Amino acid sequence: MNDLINPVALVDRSFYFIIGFSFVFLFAITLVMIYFVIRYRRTRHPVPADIRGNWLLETAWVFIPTFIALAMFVSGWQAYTGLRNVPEDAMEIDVIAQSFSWIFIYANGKETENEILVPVNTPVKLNVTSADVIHSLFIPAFRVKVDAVKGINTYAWFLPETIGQYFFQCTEFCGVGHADMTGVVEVVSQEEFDEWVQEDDGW
Ligand SMILES: [Cu+2]
Repeated sequence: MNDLINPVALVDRSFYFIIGFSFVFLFAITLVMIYFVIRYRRTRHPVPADIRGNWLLETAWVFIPTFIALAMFVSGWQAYTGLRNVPEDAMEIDVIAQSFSWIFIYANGKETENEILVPVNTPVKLNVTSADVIHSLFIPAFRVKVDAVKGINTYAWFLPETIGQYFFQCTEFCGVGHADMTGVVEVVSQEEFDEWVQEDDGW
């Protein structure tokens, strides 16, 4: 185990924070609006109140929303920096998107297609590019989504903490075979990985 912060938790926290606030305000504003429409309708309340110069009200409606928006930004920024700062000991895998499959190349030259094996609890850095049109690598379980563009080398990283299979999919419509650009990240034990990565099984 290591004491890395998995960006998955940061992304989720940011997501729930923003969607939570959105729901609270959706209901709060709708309820207040309905109440005001009834309570202050013209027949019952013909002369509107003049609230100009109410500094307390004006200060509140400037600072409270500003504070909420900044809190959303900070939460999102922490998630974003978590996704962009790759741990130094990450295992690197080159990823080449092509119409219509994903090629993965390990440090020792081993190549796979539409499938990667990674050892559990080891951070993995994916160096992503494309051989032709724009594709996009989406691994929902690891909150990874990165465009693959010819001529541009970009990256993503993830920390697989649980042994299992995690599916991925191309999420940039790239042609007739787009829907077939799926695959699996297989998270296995370190021993199983070490054995597998040495094998020359003619991929
Ligand atoms: Cu694609």
